[in-house]
Amino acid sequence: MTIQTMDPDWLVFDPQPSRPAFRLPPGAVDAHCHVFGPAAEFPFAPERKYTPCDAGKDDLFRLRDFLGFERNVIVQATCHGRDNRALVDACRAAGDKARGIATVGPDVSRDELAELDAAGIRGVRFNFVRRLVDATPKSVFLGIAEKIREFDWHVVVYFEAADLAELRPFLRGLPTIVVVDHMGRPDVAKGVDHSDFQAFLDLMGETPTIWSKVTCPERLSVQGPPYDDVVPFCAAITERFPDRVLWGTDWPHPNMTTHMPDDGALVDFIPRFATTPDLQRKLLVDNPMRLYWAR
Ligand code: 0GY
Repeated sequence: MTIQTMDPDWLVFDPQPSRPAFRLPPGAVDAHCHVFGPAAEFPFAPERKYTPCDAGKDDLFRLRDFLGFERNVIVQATCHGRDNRALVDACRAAGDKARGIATVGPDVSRDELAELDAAGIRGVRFNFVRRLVDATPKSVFLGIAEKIREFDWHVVVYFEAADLAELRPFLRGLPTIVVVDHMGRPDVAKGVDHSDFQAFLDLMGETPTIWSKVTCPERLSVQGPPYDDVVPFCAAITERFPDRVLWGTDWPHPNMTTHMPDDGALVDFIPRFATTPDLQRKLLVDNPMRLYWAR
């Protein structure tokens, strides 16, 4: 077996986050996190664009319990390509406490989808971020979206703000619910009133099937912790579309270059934009439960 060593400049997750001051509502879901390997058991994919540290299910479940979450939605990370074994293993081990988002190819069979569904997978991720994946034609993604419909799954999309205009018709045409990662990665230096972010709000306004993760202040912030510059973006989406937002830690925080966030501080970021118990319950409990635990 080839030993897969993490990239020399890789930033490892914080093994001792602070305990958040914000008390999560009962039943809260961390709806965006990943598992990496461990590589000795679940090797990373040959086509990956980065080699991370190991960050397996046991570390994830420990963080879940420490922060006060009840459940996780684990999203297939690009370093595992279309090999969903680490994801499926984590979902099975968590029992009803986890659901998953997989990555599949156009040749995926109905039996394979059914097996993933039985393990707790409830959707697929389409990635358009060029530093993470080689491009996939939209026709291929549309074919996959048609295949997953019968399982009542949804699509998670990851793209950069600059690509929104080009992707807009595709996103509107998808036949399932579409969850956009990290608010479509706005350039927060431009401010919430900039036409780029307003275009994203307009898209959500016009398309009731489009949801957003109001996540990753640590990734989007120009100022750095405590991420004041990201608060208005999360607040704008959460206040206008309170029934279509999700939140997650993004642990173990792949490809961070500036700093490694304290997961406890990330939890404390939530009430700064979801300012009422009602908004917090929708964001952290009602919405993810409706989307991922309806069955
Ligand atoms: C995230 C963000 C990133 C990476 C991935 O699957 C991945 O490799 O999602 C990123 O590098 O921006 O959501 O974890």
